[in-house]
Amino acid sequence: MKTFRYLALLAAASFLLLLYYIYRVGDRPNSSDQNLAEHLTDGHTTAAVSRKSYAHSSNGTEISVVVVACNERHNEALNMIKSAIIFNRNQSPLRFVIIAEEKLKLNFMEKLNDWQEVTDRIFTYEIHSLTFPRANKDEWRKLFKPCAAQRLFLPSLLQHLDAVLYVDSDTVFLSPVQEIWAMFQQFNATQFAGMAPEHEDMNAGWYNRFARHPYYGELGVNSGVMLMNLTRMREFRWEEHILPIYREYRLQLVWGDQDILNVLFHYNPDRLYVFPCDWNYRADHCMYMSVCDAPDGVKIIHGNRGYFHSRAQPIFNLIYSTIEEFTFRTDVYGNFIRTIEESLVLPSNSNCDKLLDKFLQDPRKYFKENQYEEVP
Ligand SMILES: [Mn+2]
Repeated sequence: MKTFRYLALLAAASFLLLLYYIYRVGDRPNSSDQNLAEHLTDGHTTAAVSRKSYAHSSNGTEISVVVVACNERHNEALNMIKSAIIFNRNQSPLRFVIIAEEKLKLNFMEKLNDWQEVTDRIFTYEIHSLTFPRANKDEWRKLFKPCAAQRLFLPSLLQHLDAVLYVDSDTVFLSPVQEIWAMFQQFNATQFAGMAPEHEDMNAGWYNRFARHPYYGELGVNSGVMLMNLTRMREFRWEEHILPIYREYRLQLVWGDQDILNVLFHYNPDRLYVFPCDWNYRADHCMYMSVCDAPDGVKIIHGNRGYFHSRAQPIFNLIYSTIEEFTFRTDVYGNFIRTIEESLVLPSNSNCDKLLDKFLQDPRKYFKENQYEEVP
């Protein structure tokens, strides 16, 4: 009898120990190192999803920002992410979806894990391998350069997401991502994508003067910033429209995937919501004369054709490098706005530089002197 009681006690103790263990393991914090190890063992599978969760009172639905990064584009992509975090002044929960070459993954993880620590986990991220649809996989691979084509396949790659904001790696936010995200609400029942016009002026437009294929509207659209309702795109069977367009027009395509998008929306104009140039502001908008009103200031800059890295329009390079040098949890007024004001050499020969006030309009409105952006 004594033995029985002893065994019962032992069983009860083991049970409690087991409960305790389950509780502890289930509740263990995800340290950076551990997270890194999880990412690393993931190897070649598509997703290496960060399991970190932010402990914030939620400010609305999570906003997903997608970027594709190959080779030297990796630093640009990180800078884009950094700008989105800096100007996320209303603390919307952000999810960055990065599609990258294998060799770049570790670097992304290290940087983003660091940033999560210093921004109180206001964002999550996931890193995917470059992936093509299984059907016609070989044909896709042969037809396009992998990185250029990737964004055309987001509807099938990102099955777990309803909608995303795709941005080129050569973009920089000067406003909260939430503002452009809110435009999804303005889509009508048929629209599934949002883009800005390629140009504003018939005399300087590219498509209306040079294109040898159909394109959207009078001046075409630019694909550097694109709202995508992936659910609706899947319903439309998006990818089944892409290959025939490529086959028919491939000898006429100059700007790759952007031309394909232009052909597609030429034939399906009711699917596209066109937003103003403020949200995809390029040097084309200011280098000869100012052709983009941006009444509330420039919201997203697109440094296409290398403008972030050249001195041709100094303000593009200056904004890019100021964000690069910015330290999280420091004063946006002092370390971004004032740095730019003081570094820009005026008067300048660059027409874009003359629009300094347009570029700083949105940040100036919300980040005042001595107002530290402390994350609670
Ligand atoms: Mn671009």
